[in-house]
Amino acid sequence: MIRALFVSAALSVLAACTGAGYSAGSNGNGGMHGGPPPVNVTTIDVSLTAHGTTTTPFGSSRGYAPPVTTVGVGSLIQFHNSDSFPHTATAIPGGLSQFPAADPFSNAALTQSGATLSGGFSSGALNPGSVSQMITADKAGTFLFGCFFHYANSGMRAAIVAQ
Ligand SMILES: [Cu+2]
Repeated sequence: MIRALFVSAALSVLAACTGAGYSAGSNGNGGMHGGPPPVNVTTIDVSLTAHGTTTTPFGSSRGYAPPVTTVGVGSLIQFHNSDSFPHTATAIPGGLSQFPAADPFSNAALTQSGATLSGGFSSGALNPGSVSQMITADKAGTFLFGCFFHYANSGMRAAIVAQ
């Protein structure tokens, strides 16, 4: 229930930003006439079925699109499972520059946690069609992540570059 409310609020923010872009000033607080600046939200698609193996500067990636997502510091990221079975998007600890060969996750990955890239995060087990919490790109850097269920056996992993 809490997550559903949170997603609903986030979508409202998205709708408000879109509205401001197409009809500046219609509510007296849109466009370039004041109010807080819009926050960009980047959605990373999660599907082992749809997104095959590809090479990145950090090693072989699979299961997320894009395989390397570049975002601005201060923007938001969320994960959407478009597959027909569960996945996670879980930060790989250790500040590594290459995907480790061995599964880096504990069972904690199955519980949703974290709201910033630098603090570590996990979407928890994302069922088909569901979206994760919003994660703030709070610091510049490279942040590797992967799926608890499919890391070692299927190479399900990808990267976010915040700059
Ligand atoms: Cu998976």
